[in-house]
Amino acid sequence: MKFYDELKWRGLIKDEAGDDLEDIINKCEATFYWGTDPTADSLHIGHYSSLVTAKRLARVGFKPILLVGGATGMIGDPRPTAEREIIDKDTINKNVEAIKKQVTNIFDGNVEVVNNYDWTKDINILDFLRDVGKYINVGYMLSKDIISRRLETGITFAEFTYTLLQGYDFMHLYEEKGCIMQVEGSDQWGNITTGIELINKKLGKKAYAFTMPLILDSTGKKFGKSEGNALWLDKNKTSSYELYQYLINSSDEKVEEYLKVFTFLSKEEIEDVMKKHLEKPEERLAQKTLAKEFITDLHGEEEYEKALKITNALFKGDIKSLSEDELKDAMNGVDTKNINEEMNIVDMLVNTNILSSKREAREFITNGSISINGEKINDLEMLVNKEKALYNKYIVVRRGKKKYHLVIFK
Ligand code: 383
Repeated sequence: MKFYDELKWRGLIKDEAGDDLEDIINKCEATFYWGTDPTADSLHIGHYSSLVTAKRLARVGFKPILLVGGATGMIGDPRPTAEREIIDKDTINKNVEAIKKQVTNIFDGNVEVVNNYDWTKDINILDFLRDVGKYINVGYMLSKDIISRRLETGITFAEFTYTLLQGYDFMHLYEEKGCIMQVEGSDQWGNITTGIELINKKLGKKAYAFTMPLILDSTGKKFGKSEGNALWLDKNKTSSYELYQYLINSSDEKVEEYLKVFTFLSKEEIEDVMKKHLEKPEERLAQKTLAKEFITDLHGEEEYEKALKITNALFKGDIKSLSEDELKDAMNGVDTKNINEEMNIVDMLVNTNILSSKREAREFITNGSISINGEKINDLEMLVNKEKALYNKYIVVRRGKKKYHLVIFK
């Protein structure tokens, strides 16, 4: 299958620019770029959906440039809803460094990372207006989707100008590095076309681009948010176990799409997985494959094994098999309470608000619904102390089948 057809099959192409884009894509040799603004010290899964496309291009022979927007991050790409808060310069610098490191790792070091601050910081406003501003019509800018949507709620001149900065980047990279194509999520279409327009008008040259559609979950929300919070690519912010839980819970209707977007499995491999999956959907082979491929690509095999081990241990109630680190990952986000002295199990359950009264606590214990560090408790007089805690510190309480609480000895 030709590469363009593969990208189409994976559902990775929404908007396209350049009449012979298909040929350029099939040749697999062009230099292209992908960009991100340093709004946080890590990228999240929303970024990864298009970053992984950039990686896919790199794997077949394209030359990738990853841009971190030290300059554009000072202004902020207009959102459809409202003006962004300005980020202070120290935070921007810190975030730029962290993201540079992160994207370099994701590409195993085989990538050029640039910062648009380097070529934007010294342009003076008169040159900018002559060299960039003169080529772009205000009517053209106003017709861009996000800008036109913001006119009613209000948009400052700074955010209005943002698209010119990104357009200038494309022209700069075109001239300096022979970068002829830009690849982004579809929200970037307006900014990409500004660059193409500039390259056309100012350099008299042709440039290419394509965007990827936004990836949604089965409830129609942006993919990559769990309980409203972003899933980060930094494993210290979102553990592999947490990522595993998110991926393994992908819906049956979405999982094939995710396999195509996020994994490097071939068409044949994905078709094979889906065929087996549909024979016994309850075994969740497609979701398991997704989680395995995704986490192994992003964090490596060891992290995947760890996520799997934690999942199995929690499933079987075999908490004691976990190392202290694994235990911390497993309990990240779980309701956590501290105690500082030895006490009876019933008191502990009430003092930590795990149960609301002694009567309720006794009832749960008698019914066999409470377990401590994986062991079912039936002794109402049991003492909870450091000796019973894992690593002298952690008491993992399970209430019923699924509800976990962590009690820590201080
Ligand atoms: C800045 C200067 C450039 C090229 C790109 C930029 C950043 C761009 C932007 N991108 C998003 C971001 O930073 O705001 N103006 O969060 C996201 N991207 C990528 C992708 C995506 C976009 O980083 O669609 C999702 O991840 O393009 O929303 O010269």
